[in-house]
Amino acid sequence: MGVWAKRKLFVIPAVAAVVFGAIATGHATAAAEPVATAVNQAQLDPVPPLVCEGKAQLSAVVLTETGVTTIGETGVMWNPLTFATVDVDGPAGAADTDQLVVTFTGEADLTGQPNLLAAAVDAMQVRVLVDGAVQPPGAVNFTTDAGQSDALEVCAIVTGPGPHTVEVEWRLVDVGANNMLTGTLDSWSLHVERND
Ligand SMILES: [Ca+2]
Ligand SMILES: [Ca+2]
Ligand SMILES: [Ca+2]
Repeated sequence: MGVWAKRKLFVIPAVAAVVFGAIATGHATAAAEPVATAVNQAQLDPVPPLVCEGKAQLSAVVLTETGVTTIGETGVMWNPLTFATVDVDGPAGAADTDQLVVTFTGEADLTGQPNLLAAAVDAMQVRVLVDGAVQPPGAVNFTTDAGQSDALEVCAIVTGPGPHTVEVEWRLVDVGANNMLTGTLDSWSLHVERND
């Protein structure tokens, strides 16, 4: 399987969807440098954990990409991760809901950064969208340095028949606009599980 694999399961219209930042899917044009505060693990006040509950599993799809994908700086623009798209159907009943659990993992590498350990640092960010809406927890700093495997999981409740689309986007953030960054992702997997 491979490329642009678009799978059909049964599931989802996105309900919820807290949008963190612009939902920009266009490709890179030179734009302003992303602001350093776009993602920072220490800047939000504590909030209760979100609950996203499902029942029996209805389907599961895992896309695995062993090749290397490279990204350069694209300003504030988010970019679709090539091939990282899965379509699933929704429940037949218009009022029925299903749960989508989405896990994205991959080996991430960021070069050109000074490798500082103190925040805020240059970073590769990743986020997951369902039907075009960014899902909590929103964007995360996926890596700030070289050669590690990282993960992001989101959960969405969807209603009505699909298809519903799960996508992964990424970008590089050059804090201080003082580096020339390049990022790569390889050996990644996108796992979409649909539960009743
Ligand atoms: Ca920088
Ligand atoms: Ca730069
Ligand atoms: Ca259901």
